[in-house]
Amino acid sequence: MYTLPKLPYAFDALEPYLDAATMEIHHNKHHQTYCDNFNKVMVSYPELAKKSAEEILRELNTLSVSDEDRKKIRNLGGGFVNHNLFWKEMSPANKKNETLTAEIVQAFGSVEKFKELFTAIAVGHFGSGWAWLVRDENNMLKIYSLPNQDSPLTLNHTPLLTLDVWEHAYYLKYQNRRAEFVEAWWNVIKL
Ligand code: MN3
Repeated sequence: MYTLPKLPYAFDALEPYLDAATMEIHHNKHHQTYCDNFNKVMVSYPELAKKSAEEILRELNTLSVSDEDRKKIRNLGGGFVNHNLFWKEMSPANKKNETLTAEIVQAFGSVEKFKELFTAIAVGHFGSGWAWLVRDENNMLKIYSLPNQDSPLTLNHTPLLTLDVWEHAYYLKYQNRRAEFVEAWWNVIKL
């Protein structure tokens, strides 16, 4: 079955931008719960469960499952996969990705302009969801937000960078100030 990867750094490694208490609850409670509940759905589909969670989300619309379970897989499998990328991209061990940076400059004019556009999408997203930088089916970089735990994989896009704007991602430290959280988050992303 699917297992929650250990956070690849200490809970306080992203201080002061992302506080240790939020990181611990977010990883050990929220993310763990997505993983556990995703497994509970997939237990009914042992053949499907041989695939990676990413593959399942890519094939979401054509999976032979009930509509009710498709919705659960979208929410729970999405929650499982989205957070995996989120923890990885913020690792203090990451090096600047020169290739991606060059591509961002080509697509958006400059890294600063890209950050401005991405920030506006993240701050402006209504309700719970995620802001995304993706490579679309034509190999073009795109920025958008998706509601809830929807994954770009289901749109046949490749996720490159993402930001969780659910309140659980920032409420303890930033309360209702999402814009401050987004601003702080850029400090843990190497571009
Ligand atoms: Mn979250």
